[in-house]
Amino acid sequence: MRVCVIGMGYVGLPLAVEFAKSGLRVTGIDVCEEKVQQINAGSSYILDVSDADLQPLIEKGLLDATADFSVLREADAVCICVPTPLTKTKDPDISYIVSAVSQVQRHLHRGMLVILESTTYPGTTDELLLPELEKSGLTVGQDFFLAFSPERVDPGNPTFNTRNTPKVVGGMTPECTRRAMDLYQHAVDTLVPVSSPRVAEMVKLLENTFRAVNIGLVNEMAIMCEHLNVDVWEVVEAAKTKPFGFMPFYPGPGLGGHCIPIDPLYLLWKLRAVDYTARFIEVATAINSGMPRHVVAKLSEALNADHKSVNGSKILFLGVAYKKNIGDVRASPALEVIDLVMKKGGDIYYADPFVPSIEIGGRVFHSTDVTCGVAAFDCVVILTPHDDFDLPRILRTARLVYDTRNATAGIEVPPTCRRVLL
Ligand code: SAJ
Repeated sequence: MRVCVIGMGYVGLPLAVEFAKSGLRVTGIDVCEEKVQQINAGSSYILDVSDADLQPLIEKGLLDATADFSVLREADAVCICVPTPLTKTKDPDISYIVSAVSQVQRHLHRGMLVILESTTYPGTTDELLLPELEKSGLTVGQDFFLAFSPERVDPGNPTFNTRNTPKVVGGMTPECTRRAMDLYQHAVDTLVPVSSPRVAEMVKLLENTFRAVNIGLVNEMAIMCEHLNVDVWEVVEAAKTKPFGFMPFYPGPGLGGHCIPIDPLYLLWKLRAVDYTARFIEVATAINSGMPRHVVAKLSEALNADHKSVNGSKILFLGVAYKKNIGDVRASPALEVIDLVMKKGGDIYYADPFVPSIEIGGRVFHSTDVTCGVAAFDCVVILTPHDDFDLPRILRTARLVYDTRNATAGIEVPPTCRRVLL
């Protein structure tokens, strides 16, 4: 079986590698020539794919990459794994899907299986892909086969990977589902067939909306606990001893990443088109996107207690990636916190071993070396607690630490340091 994977990112490249490892002939397609060259040179730029994974597959001729979509003519199957970001007005941007599907349509042939993996609103496959592909004159379920199968890649997850994460598959027809399952059984141990692409699209949105709403809930719990003078961290730690019917989430400076802040808004947008308001998503989005301002307000209060203002204070931010132990800053709330503090006149410094530099408000900042201690700063704000940080040393040398992640829990706070929690 000859397989093509469109989009050589954190979803497409690991999937292509798993297919090739199983003995299938795989071609990765990407519009970025540099990515194509790196793959063909056996050099991985994706966290979960090592060069040792890649090189033997390239050498055996099982995997290669190209920017030329005409290879689709020889493909028995194609998986579309392109980005689905938001526009500046927070609406779905499916331009990458549209572009990929038009290329597939140009080279669509009898017997071809087309699968969309990119996270999108329910109805994308049957309302957008199907009519586009049927322009070829071919009929779905007979001449070509079409399905949706959501990606469940969690970059850097040491336990779950492409092969051992169950995969939901929803075809336009039972034969479409069967053929999609026949393909995926080469790369994934557990397959979960569902009755349609729309169900499969909605499964993914439930998964990630579940996280966004629960993170919104626990962020509001943090604000409620502040009004009630209760330690939210102690509350969550005690609540999670409940062995059933509860799952801990933790407050923080906001919602970052390329999935959780975005996917629920695809659902919200689609429901507006059918005159329904997804209130949980609206409320969670409002709370989560309000957390950076909440952090800055508490920072102002903490400095104020030292008779200082944000304006003119030297402030060190620890960790700017959107979650710990990775270097991805996409939609990281840390960037918004820093932007707000900069606008208030704060003298900004940051330290993040995974992020050498960031640009905020037209200014470029470089990661500060904190091994010599942090005594020079009016406040140290912990936003993303990478394991690399020596937090006991930070507490020993800081005057004021604002810990938005409760990362210093259990660490002795010397009398020379005042610690404030989210
Ligand atoms: N966050 C909190 N409190 C929490 C959990 C997360 O504030 O209790 C914040 C994080 O700091 C981050 C954002 O939310 O800024 C998203 O965090 P995340 O843990 O959901 O991490 P992601 O965005 O990498 O989510 C991915 C998702 N994987 C896929 O979409 C395939 C998600 O479904 C996974 O559950 C998640 O990884 C995971 O569990 O690590």
